[in-house]
Amino acid sequence: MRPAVLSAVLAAAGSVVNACGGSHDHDRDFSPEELAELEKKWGFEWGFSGIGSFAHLKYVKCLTTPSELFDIGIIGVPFDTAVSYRPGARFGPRAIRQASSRQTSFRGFNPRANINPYQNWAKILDCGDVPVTPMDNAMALVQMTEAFKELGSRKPASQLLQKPKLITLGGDHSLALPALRALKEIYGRPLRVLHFDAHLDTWHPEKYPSTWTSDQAQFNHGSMFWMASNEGLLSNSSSSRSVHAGLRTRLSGDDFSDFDDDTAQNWYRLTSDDIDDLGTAGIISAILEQFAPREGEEQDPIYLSVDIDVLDPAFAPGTGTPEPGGWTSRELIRILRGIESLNLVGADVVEVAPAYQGAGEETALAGAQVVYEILSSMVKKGREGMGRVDVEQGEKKKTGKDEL
Ligand SMILES: [Mn+2]
Repeated sequence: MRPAVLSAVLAAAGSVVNACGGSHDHDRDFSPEELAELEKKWGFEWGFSGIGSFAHLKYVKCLTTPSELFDIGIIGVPFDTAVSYRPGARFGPRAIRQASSRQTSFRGFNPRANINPYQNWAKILDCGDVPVTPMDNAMALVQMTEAFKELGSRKPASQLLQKPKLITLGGDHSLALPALRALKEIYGRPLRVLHFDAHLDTWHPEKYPSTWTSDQAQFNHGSMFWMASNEGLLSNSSSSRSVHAGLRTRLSGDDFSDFDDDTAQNWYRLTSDDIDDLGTAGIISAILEQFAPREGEEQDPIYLSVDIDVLDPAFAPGTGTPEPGGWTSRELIRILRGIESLNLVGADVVEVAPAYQGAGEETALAGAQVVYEILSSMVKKGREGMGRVDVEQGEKKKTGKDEL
């Protein structure tokens, strides 16, 4: 091809590109007005569109992007090699994100909570997943602990918080141990736990009968709170207990010794059946009574851990250890709304194992809804501090007393 012809062809190709892309010169910077116009035209995502971050939130791989500050981070922990029955919760984070598709900032107002957590003070990001090894649980525990420390120690985007808050998408329940290890270091004190679950998860590892015991086997999804107690990660005492809600597990042997062990670790137990006698309102007040601040003291910081198997298998069959006789999704949502005043410093939604759920995604939908309710509570609680921050503006250090 002669040079003159070639340049004519290239010029024609260029005009085609221009025709497709409008008259923009892509070498120049776009003005804020132009960017706003593009956002106005194309920034919206339907529930079924987009690449699948939680609730269409901005996706940032926070672990490798420390410059992007956030107030609340949704972090996936696709780890499931510490389970005792069905594996599969490694696919939980993806399933929960997928099931959160109809949550958008556009239609995110929570009428139960009177707040849209996606259109308020908090910068909420989908922080992606922690790349946890499925081949070495000892290393996985190190990785999870380091990841939680890394993210939880970051500077929050807003002055309303001292530290950013994480909501973890599990993963099996063992991830609560590294979460508590990290939180103890970040806040410099042990925490109390509000634990929704069919199971105790305070089991001594020897309650899993085997001649072939090992130290490594202690780290599993039924013993992580026993480990947490042993490591001093919980501030439980006989006058300030952590709380289980929704219990209905079978117990070891032929007596109540599992409950005795649990009581010795200073846990308070609300069973699944209690809701028949107390109603959701009674469950809520029983939880709030346990966490009520003592005279003249601040409210304790609490880690909220929600095993999706607290729900009946009718509502959440896609889970690692299903137990008939659980709560409905509506009851759990009602209870979560009722405890919105608690001082949550972190939370998880665990044991969503989508391989065992129906085609309608009911288990992951319930998981995504639980995350939404927790987000609503965290944003609402944080909003209480707004007046305080206004007063303290200009001061170098804020007290942040409502948070710790
Ligand atoms: Mn459980």
